[in-house]
Amino acid sequence: MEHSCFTISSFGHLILQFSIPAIDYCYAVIPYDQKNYAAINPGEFTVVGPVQANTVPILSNVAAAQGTNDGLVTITYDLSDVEYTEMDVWVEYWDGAVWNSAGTVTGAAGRVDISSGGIGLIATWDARIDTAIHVTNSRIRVYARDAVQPVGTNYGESADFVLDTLPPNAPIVDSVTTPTDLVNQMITGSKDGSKSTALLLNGVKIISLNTTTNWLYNLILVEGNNGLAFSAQDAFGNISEETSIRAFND
Ligand SMILES: [Ca+2]
Repeated sequence: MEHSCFTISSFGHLILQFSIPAIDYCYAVIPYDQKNYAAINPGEFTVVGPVQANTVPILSNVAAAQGTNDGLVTITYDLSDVEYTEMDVWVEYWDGAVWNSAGTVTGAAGRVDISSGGIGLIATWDARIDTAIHVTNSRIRVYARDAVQPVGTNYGESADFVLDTLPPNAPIVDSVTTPTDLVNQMITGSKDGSKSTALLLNGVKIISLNTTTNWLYNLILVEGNNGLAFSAQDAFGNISEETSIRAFND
């Protein structure tokens, strides 16, 4: 409770200025006559206000994009707040139907200090941990609230971006001749045509990204037993289950 004494030597306006933390306060000005210690009719005084309440932080310029090969979504945003510099930040993603919590976000997430300006903050979401989907209209929402005196949340939302954490189907490998005394063997098969995929043999890319379903490959066998594991990989680095065959060269 603050008490202040002022001497009023003449009639007129008296302006009281308070310096208080900018959080929600109820306040009242009750003037007293000090000689008689009697409250003066408060109705004779006008309280000008209200006190500026704590405001929710502002998020802007939210952008998100998934990188190739690692499934990581890079999120950039600006964050400002009138009163404080300590913010709690979290992220949600749109899966094409509903909003979901993005669980594994590093960088500018969790407790975020914006005392240096809060411009161009970068967070990284490891999307593959949370979901295996392929949508062309995913979006990111970055939420924030005051960490010290939370008074509500606010968010900023990105534009649509392609989110693809869905592995392609395992490739189909047509029959292989085994055993064989031929070192070279042309083998054929098919792969997931729902999106652009490359073909890997024992982890090595043998056919580059394309949307063609059928593939053929000139297999070179080593002498003896050949373990051949084929898999498909899409443009975002998602890798299918393996289709494994064996060929014996004698
Ligand atoms: Ca605030």
